[in-house]
Amino acid sequence: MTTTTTTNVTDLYPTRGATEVATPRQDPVVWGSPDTPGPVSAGDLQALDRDGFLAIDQLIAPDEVAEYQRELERLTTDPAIRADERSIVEPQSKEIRSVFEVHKISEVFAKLVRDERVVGRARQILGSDVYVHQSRINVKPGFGASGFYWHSDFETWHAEDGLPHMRTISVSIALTENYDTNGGLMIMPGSHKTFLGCAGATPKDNYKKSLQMQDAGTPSDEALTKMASEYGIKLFTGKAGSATWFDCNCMHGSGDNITPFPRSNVFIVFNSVENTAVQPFAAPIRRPEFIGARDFTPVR
Ligand SMILES: O=C(O)CCC(=O)C(=O)O
Ligand SMILES: [Fe+2]
Repeated sequence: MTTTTTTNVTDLYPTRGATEVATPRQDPVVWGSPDTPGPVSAGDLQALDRDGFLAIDQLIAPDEVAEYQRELERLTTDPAIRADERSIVEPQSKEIRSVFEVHKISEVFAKLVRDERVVGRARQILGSDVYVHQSRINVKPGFGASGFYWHSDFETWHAEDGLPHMRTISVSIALTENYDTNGGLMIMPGSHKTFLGCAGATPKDNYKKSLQMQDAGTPSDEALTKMASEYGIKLFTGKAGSATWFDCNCMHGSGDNITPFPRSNVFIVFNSVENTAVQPFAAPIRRPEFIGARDFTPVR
């Protein structure tokens, strides 16, 4: 494997070069010791290591979910939030698509991040204190919200935000029911064990376009066909309050939502404090802090 060096940090995962290149994963999936007690069972840690994800039927109880739903409604209807640069609108309908940094915009979501059921699992999996690299609500309103094309989050976080290692985990918590029809999350189980470096240089200010529709960092049809044939595709459904934990290098995406039923989930990305961001590995400039944090204060 060829490696290059950015600010004295070895690039373990080359990407955005002339060609697509697969690199075996160089990092553990579960960093915590299996004997360290925590909310995740040893069996679930093993499954996470194997599959790259962990689904939880009810992370948040129904009576608690109501509070988060009210806050979601408040955020997505507040004109000040809509005008904020942290809100991304759908290219067609101009409805709110995502709101970033919800844990800073909203005390209600800040509380969710600090909740031991949430941060406790992240600490246990990553084997250290953790901070929030990114948080967002993906609203996916009904009647035509667009999906998220296949990608590995880590590919972007490494290339554009400068995360050196795969020591990052996301949780997607359903705030509305995720049916098999309204654009739920899909993951290729086992895909997290290989890093797919994508072809093509990163344009300056790539993030502005990629938040509406990803282009740089997109796998080829050939690679996706091979991976989907090998790994299959799993769709995640569940009631409001259910959650999916997934490794940063899972190949994942979701379809459009043409049903009348919104699919609104909050995503929280925890990174280890021992894996803080350096300079981007494959982009001319780093993305704004509301997308890739530079404040590494641990969640307490
Ligand atoms: O909302 C979804 O279905 C997927 C979102 C996603 O992959 C992302 O925000 O990186
Ligand atoms: Fe993603």
